[in-house]
Amino acid sequence: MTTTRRSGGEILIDELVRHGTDRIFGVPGESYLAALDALHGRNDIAFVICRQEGGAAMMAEADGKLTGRPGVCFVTRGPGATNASAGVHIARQDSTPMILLVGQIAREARDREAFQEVDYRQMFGGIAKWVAEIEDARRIPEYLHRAFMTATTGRPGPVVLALPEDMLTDEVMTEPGRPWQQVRAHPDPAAVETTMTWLGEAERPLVILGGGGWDQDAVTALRRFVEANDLPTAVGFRRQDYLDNTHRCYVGDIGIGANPKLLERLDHADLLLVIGARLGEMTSDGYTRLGLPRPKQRMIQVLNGPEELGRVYQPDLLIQASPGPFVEALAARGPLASRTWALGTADGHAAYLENIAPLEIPGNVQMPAIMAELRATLPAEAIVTNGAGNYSAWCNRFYSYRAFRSQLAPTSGSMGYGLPAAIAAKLAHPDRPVVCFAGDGCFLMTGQELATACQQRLAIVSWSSTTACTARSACTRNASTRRGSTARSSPTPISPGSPRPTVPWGSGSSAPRRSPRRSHRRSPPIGRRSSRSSWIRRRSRRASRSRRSGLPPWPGRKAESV
Ligand SMILES: Cc1ncc(C[n+]2csc(CCOP(=O)(O)OP(=O)(O)O)c2C)c(N)n1
Ligand SMILES: [Mg+2]
Repeated sequence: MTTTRRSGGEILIDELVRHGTDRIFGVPGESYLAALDALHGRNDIAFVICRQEGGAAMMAEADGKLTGRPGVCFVTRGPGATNASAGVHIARQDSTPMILLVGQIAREARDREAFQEVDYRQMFGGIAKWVAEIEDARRIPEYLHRAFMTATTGRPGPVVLALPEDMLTDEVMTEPGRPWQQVRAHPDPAAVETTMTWLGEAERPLVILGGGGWDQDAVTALRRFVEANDLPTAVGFRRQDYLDNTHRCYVGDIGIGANPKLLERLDHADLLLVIGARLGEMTSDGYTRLGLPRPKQRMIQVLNGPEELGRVYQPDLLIQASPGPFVEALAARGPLASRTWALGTADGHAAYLENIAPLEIPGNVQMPAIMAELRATLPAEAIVTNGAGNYSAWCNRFYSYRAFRSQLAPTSGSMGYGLPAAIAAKLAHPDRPVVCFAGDGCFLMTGQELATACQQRLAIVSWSSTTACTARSACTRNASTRRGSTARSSPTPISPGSPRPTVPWGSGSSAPRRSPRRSHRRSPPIGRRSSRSSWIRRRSRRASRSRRSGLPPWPGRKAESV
């Protein structure tokens, strides 16, 4: 037993450091002052002060996605926790390891609906993997160890720990815990054997990747395996960085606006080897593409935790394994004797390339061409982030993700994710370029975190688009509108043979810059005379200011640099 007495706050921070946490994202609050005091003067752990808990939790989620270690977020009770729930939900749907620490009311005031009191077990019960409240400061090491193990094993996900403020100020003696361990589930060798046998029997196999729990070693082994066997490989919704999109085996992503040729391939496959993907609503075209519950095709589904095995689909073979050990076992088997599908794989990659070729859209801002320019100029390790909105179709469809974790995009479809994710990315990888895409709506959901980016002195490029109408019309043309307005099939080129449009901006481009001087509101408001004439005065003042300065008169039409 250690003889020094420490406060609950000090024990908590010591344990976080022991588990490898070097950065906490949060908004300070009086309910956890003892923990903030314990951070004071330490240089082995940083506290990134955010502006709103939703953004803080999204940063922690993105940090967890990037590092494979639980991202940690600290917020105050009640309003802080309710704001943070936005990030907890993303971690849930994206299977990301994350820990949310919540300052809680004092133990003696519980159940009176004290100031900002919330029962976190109830509130987060449906979206977190585990929710607990620490009653006794001596048990902090036990709870933290369990939190790290729960967040990372099986299907990764979020854990919420509530910390009563008087527990954090208690001074106690306790033993330190052990750091968490990465535990991976290894596949049954007989299941690996069956996988290889069924692949050998197949004529039109398709590999589908998705889910959480992947790391660099796993994607390297996966690449070796699909390369050796010329296997056509698709990815689930917003899991586009699991295989280099320029690789000859990459055939595209199955998500919103999937390439119809890829969907056709999916429909006609005679074996689906699904590694990690739950095949949720987005990756299954609203649960319509595969037979439910029994898939039409022969299917092998590999999932890293018992929670998901057989939950929705009843495939021919279910395997419980982490993606890494499973693909390593397959890669170790070497190439199959017969690979009759190899030519089809080349066709699949060609169809993918055809689908990302720039097409002309109405209006001056040619997003497909801009994305093509970005593909050509950004290095493979650049990190591209986005949230939700029609605008995200541009970077999801037309950008090529070439390196693992070069994409940070919520499979939960949460608006507001792009900017906080970009901040977390730049903090984790200061040497990698980070580009955030956001619609005007998306950007404003967490736009206050721009102040966090400035405070942390981060160089992030944020492209905020006000081209909703353009995006919607081009992306939803010919799209199935079976479920509301969400586009599920691919945008159709307006004039497929048209020449590549001029790129409005881009490094080293010799193309003339197009004038961005074009208002989205071209006619004065109808209504009272005075407001109409003042609108006209404002507009002409802005236009002449713009002529003098050379800057666009209307905010949001161009990339904004932070
Ligand atoms: C947090 C959250 N709130 C609401 C939605 C529903 N939603 C999806 S896209 C969207 C509008 C997005 O607007 P914007 O970012 O400007 O993109 P645009 O569609 O205009 O390109 C809304 C409200 C959501 N996905 N997430
Ligand atoms: Mg918009």
